[in-house]
Amino acid sequence: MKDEHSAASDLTIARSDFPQDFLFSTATSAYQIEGHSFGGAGRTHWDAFAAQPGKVDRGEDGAIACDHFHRWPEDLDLIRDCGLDAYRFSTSWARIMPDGVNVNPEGLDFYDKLVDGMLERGIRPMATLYHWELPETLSQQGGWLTGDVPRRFADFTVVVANRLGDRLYSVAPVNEPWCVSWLSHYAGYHAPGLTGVANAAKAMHHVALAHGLSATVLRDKGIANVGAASNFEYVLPATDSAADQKAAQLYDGLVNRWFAQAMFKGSYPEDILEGFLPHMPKGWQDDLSIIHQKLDWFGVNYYTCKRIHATDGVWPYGGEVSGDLPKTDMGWEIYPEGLTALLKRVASDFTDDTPLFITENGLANPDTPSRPDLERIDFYDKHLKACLAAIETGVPLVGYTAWSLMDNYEWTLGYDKRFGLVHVDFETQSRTPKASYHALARALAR
Ligand code: IFM
Repeated sequence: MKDEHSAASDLTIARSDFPQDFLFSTATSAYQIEGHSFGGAGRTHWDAFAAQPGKVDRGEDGAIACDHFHRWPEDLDLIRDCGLDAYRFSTSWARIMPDGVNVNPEGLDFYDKLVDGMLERGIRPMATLYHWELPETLSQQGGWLTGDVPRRFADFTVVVANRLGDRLYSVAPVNEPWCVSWLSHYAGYHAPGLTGVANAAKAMHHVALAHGLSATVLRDKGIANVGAASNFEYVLPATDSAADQKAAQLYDGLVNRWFAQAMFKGSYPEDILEGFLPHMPKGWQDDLSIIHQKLDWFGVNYYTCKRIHATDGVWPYGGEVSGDLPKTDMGWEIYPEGLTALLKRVASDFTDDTPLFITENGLANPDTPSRPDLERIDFYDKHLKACLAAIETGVPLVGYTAWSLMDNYEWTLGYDKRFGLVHVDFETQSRTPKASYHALARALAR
């Protein structure tokens, strides 16, 4: 592949700076790239959300996306040619079980071919079972507000494990449980667009339970390398005031502590339970032992820091304010130091010796195929150095995943926010590796 920018743009780190078995990977997710209108997939709550006026920029949805459903061999070639060791992909529940219950053989066949395609190219398949596209039928029956969906998700896990489990390098049940629950049921920012603490408390518990039930299935079936992938943000109070500190503490509890503490300690944070208790589903305490499963690895998805200030009104009394650091096209501040600090904290507070994996890290940038994405090279360089700094202090970090392989559907923001190492022209579907792709390939070869 021709590299036109090698002189101008390079990462300063090399593969040889990292421990011998350290894995480098890149990630995507099903609904964001596949083209959900193909292959007999069922309607998802994201299709329904995008169809509601004003919910998603330009009303865009994942019907075509990057047409990865047809172009996957070319996309896997790109991963191989970059020199990456692994590919973190997700299996769409609605593609495999269009109504959430009955199997679509074409959907399973697709992932079967995809996994074999990775293995043929020497790429380790890292599967995530749920990256947000809930079958619409289940959403209409109450979705994550109900205890039924975690149990249906366990059934889905059985189907995937039976078909793909012998060839997966690793499996994580749910990507970013905080986004699935809080962002989607308190903030209304993601599908299904619900709001309020009463909804959020139920979703925060049922998503945790789905993780636990699914991990149990994977363990029972002897699937190797079972883990999880959670959001983490470096949380700062906007000022030193007691009110801002309290609001920041609660925000931290919701994003950084709720799921990690449940998964690794079998309990929920007391400060968050204070707000959630009136709304928790009946019998929630009995589920904690299911949520608390042994994990072989834990994934940290890291993008930014957040500054939280106190707001009047209802629990959890917090809002975000913008800081002064340079920002990505998402408006997110670039704060690599936060990654080092969070890795150390996750290891010391929750995971002890469990291997950690960066399961997502990256930035959106207004890229064109003709302009080198130097901002992305700089971002990756700084964050990979932040990983090295954590490793030097003894954090058992074993891998790093760049989000994302290619530009794709950025949910509520549609196709406008470009996170890819590879540029995608959504009119022609042509792929053009960016300068960052070439820089990463060079670094991995060193
Ligand atoms: O695109 C998303 C991805 O689906 C989940 N993690 C964050 C990414 C960037 O917003």
